[in-house]
Amino acid sequence: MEGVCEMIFIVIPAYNEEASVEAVVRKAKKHGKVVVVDDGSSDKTAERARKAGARVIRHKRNMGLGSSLRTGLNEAMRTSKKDSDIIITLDGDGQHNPDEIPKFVDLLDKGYDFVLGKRELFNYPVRKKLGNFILTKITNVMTRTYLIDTESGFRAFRRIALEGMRLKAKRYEIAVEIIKEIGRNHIRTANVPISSPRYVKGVSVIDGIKNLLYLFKVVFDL
Ligand SMILES: Nc1nc2c(ncn2[C@@H]2O[C@H](COP(=O)(O)OP(=O)(O)O)[C@@H](O)[C@H]2O)c(=O)[nH]1
Ligand SMILES: [Mg+2]
Repeated sequence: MEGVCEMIFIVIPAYNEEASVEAVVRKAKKHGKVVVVDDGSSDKTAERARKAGARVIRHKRNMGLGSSLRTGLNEAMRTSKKDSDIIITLDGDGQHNPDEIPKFVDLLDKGYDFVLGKRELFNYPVRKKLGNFILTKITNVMTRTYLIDTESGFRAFRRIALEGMRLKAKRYEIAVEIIKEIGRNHIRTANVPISSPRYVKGVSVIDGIKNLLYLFKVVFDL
């Protein structure tokens, strides 16, 4: 089956990203239908995303990255019809380049059902590199997966990979929870290298530790 008429849904979580969201949506919409989840922003994120051509779902108040991704993924699953449909997640802060989506789609077409973007971290601070390495290793062992850069927010799912997924995380722990569910459901996975320009704000070492604690909690059902 050549993915001729598969639909691509692109879910973009955004919290106070008025400076970047418009450009991200304009690029993304060349590749599929775009849903922006505005996570209770106090700036013009929703307005700019809509103007650029996205469907916008708005949280009345800030509920966290995990809640935003769950809102967006549920909506994509509700609107998608076919098993061959594809659902992408990428950040609204301009960290990911939507023009790299075809690389993910190529791998899905080769038979993988979950593809994770692997950032090149050489220009990141040492503590981020080290934290990322350790977190990835521990996550792999605990979830029985072989994915690199488990914290990455650029992902592609075939519908089947999302169907059996039970997600509860409200904040950054969603990243490891997704990997855990991928492992639990024995989904076929691949990594794809993505460009990662400069290091932009974002998660801290503390968030990494929180992610690990969360992973222990869900894996051992504490
Ligand atoms: N920090 C943060 N980002 C959120 C939230 N809700 C949605 N997002 C969006 O989630 C994406 C990832 O957040 P970011 O802080 O860049 O995390 P990082 O790229 O993993 O370091 C961005 O597009 C944010 O706008 C939230 O409550 N907090
Ligand atoms: Mg980011």
